[in-house]
This record gives sequence, C-alpha cells and structure tokens, in this order.
Amino acid sequence: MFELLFWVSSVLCLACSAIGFKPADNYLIDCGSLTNNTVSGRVFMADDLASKFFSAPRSVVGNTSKSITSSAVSRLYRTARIFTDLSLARFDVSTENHVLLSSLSVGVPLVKEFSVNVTTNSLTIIFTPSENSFAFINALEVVSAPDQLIPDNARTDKSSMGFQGLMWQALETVARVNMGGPMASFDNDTLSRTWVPEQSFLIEKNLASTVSNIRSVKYVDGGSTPEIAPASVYGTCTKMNSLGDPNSNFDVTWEFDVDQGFQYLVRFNFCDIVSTTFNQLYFNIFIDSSMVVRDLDLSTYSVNVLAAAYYMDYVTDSTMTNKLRVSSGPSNLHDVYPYANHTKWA
Ligand SMILES: *[C@@H]1O[C@H](CO)[C@@H](O)[C@H](O)[C@H]1NC(C)=O
Ligand SMILES: *[C@@H]1O[C@H](CO)[C@@H](O)[C@H](O)[C@H]1NC(C)=O
Ligand SMILES: *[C@@H]1O[C@H](CO)[C@@H](O)[C@H](O)[C@H]1NC(C)=O
Ligand SMILES: *[C@@H]1O[C@H](CO)[C@@H](O)[C@H](O)[C@H]1NC(C)=O
Ligand SMILES: CC(=O)N[C@H]1CO[C@H](CO)[C@@H](O)[C@@H]1O
Repeated sequence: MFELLFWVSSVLCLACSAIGFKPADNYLIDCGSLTNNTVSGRVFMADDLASKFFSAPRSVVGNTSKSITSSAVSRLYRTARIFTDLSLARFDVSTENHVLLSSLSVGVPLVKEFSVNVTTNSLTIIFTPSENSFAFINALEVVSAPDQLIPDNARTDKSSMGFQGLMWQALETVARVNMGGPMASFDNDTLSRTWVPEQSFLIEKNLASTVSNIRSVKYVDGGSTPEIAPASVYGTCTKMNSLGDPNSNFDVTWEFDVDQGFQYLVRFNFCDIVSTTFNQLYFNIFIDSSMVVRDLDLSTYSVNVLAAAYYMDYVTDSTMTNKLRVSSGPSNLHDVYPYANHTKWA
C-alpha cells in the first residue's frame, strides 16, 4: 500500500528503487468512460478499451458532468457501467470462490477493497443485482499484491499455535489508519493504498498527542517492508498525553465500526521513532477486553537498530457487538518510566 516520499533520505530512496514493488497485473478501468483518466499518475483506461475483460447480458453507461467530490478521483465517479434499469441499485459482488459484497446499496461515493488469493490464471468478478434492482460500478482496480503482504498465520487468543489459514480468506479492508499523522494518500504508497488519519476513531482525543520523525524510519531484515507500510506511516505516531506526569497510567483507545459475528485481522505497525536507547519502552495492547500483548518491548525484535519498522498480526474472536476497540497503555512490569508513547496501528 504505497510510496515515494517528498523528503529525500538516502535510506528511503534506496528502499524505493531496490524494493519498489511492481505488480504483475495492474488493471485500472474507468467504467463507462469514453476516455482514459489519469489520477495521481495512474491511468484508468476508457471503458471500451477494457471491453475484452467484460461480459454482461445487458448493460448501459451513465454519465454526469457534476463534480462528485473535490478530488481528482472525482472524475472516476462521473461515469458508470450500469447493468439493466436505473432504479435503486442493490447487488452482490463475488468471485468464483468468495462472496465479497452482499446486498450492497450505495448512498455516497464508496471504495470497497478486498484481498483474495488467486491461484488460477484468471479472476472473475461477478456483479449480481438483487431482484428488481440493478448493479453499477464507476471504476475497478485489479492489482497484484506481494505474497508477503498477508502471511498465513497471526496471533490469536484461542491457541498458542496462532490462527492459521489466512491465505484462504477473502479479506475486506475495514480501516487503514495512520496514527499520529495526516492522510497518507495512494501516491505516497508503493501499493497505492490510502491511510486515513486517526481522529474519527480516537476516543478521548485529549489523552493522545502526536510525534513525527519520518526520516528516522529504518527497514531491517526480519522486520517490516515499505510494502507493508510506507515510511510516511511508520514515521508518525500517537503517544499518551501524560503532560510530563511519570505516574500517568491510562490507555489510549481507538474504536472501529465492524459487523457483529465476524473475525477481524488487526495489523499493528510499530516504529519507535522517539527512544534514543534500547529497552526503554514497554507497553500493553488490548483488543476489546483481552490483552493481546503484554509488556511489548520493540527492542527485542529490532536486532539493535533504533526506529526499526515492525508489525504484528492478530486475529480476533468473532465480534459480539458492532464495535471493535483497540487500546494501548503503559506496562507496569518494568521499573521504568511508563511509556506508551509510540503505539501505532494500521
Ligand atoms: C458524457 O457527457 C459529456 C457532456 O455531456 C459528453 O461530452 C461525453 O461524451 C459523455 N460521455 C459518455 C460516456 O457518454
Ligand atoms: C489509454 O490507456 C491504455 C491502457 O493504459 C493505453 O494502452 C492507451 O494507449 C491509452 N489511450 C490514450 C488515448 O491515451
Ligand atoms: C495463495 O495460495 C497458494 C496455494 O495454496 C499459496 O502457495 C500461497 O502462499 C498463497 N498466498 C498467500 C499470499 O496467502
Ligand atoms: C514519552 O512521553 C514522556 C511524557 O510525555 C516523555 O517525557 C518521554 O520523553 C517520552 N518517551 C520517550 C522515549 O522519549
Ligand atoms: C506524508 C507524505 O509523504 N505526504 C506526501 C504525499 O505526496 C504528496 C504529493 O503527491 C505530498 O504533497 C505529500 O506531502
């Protein structure tokens, strides 16, 4: 999810040219459009150039000159390929193996993103209108991602073996959040992802403050890569706003809207961009009421490199409500200043 930063650092540029990910397949289609549309250097091809990828018993294109959102992306929403009559759209989207969206209806412009493991040499995406309704799509991106992006296993509460079998799941992105930083848009990300700011997820905003030190981010063997998250994301973080009180002990909490009854993969991205020596920072992480990690010390993962980017995956139990809460707070095991300064999650 993303690349190419405006600040120049030899470490980062090296990373960009040496490891920059080139997708094997990269289909960007501006559905219904007569012309190609370029958004941040990415060409979304005109609909008729893409017609060889497409089959439908009946379809029309729709068109408006209205500006739908203020960004360049807006152009992509002005045209659409519509399957059958114009009435209230409600439809399913599936692949051969997975139902991706069920009874979707669209009120406001919306991007839905999924990761699926394609093990054959074609991928079919099927739009199925609900009864007496229709389906539509404004733009479609089908882009290869590196295999390392989704490892097969993750931590879980249920078993010390962890959760296994992520490679068989179709994953829908719920939120991709840049803690402590601004929106990191797709032009800053090698995989064209967008990382949104945290404010709308943060409970008690006054408990948190932010730090930025993008230049200090290092990618080391055994740690994260720019494909997992770009330096613009690792280089900012949210910390406890303890106002200099060393006895502060509270959690910073983010809350996400989810669908009840599903399991969620939570990827924590960490980079201690503040500490000047090792073994200074210990903290705990909670998802809802379970402690997911106790006394996390990033130094133990970073092979003697400060500010090394690191990530950790966790799969939740089936959610009991339609909210998922992630919190972080200081560890009280170690006789050190209780830092919860640099917790980052995406
Ligand atoms: C959309 O409308 C504009 C202006 O009315 C027209 O120039 C363009 O050809 C139309 N595009 C399609 C795909 O119908
Ligand atoms: C539109 O994009 C396609 C695919 O990237 C390219 O092959 C084609 O030359 C482009 N057409 C124009 C008119 O730019
Ligand atoms: C996708 O499935 C194949 C075949 O089972 C497996 O070898 C590969 O590691 C999987 N890729 C990912 C990213 O899970
Ligand atoms: C963590 O925050 C405290 C209080 O805000 C600050 O004094 C300390 O320097 C920060 N931690 C590190 C490792 O710098
Ligand atoms: C955080 C970051 O690096 N943001 C940059 C993303 O890219 C745009 C230009 O494409 C810059 O203006 C931002 O500063």
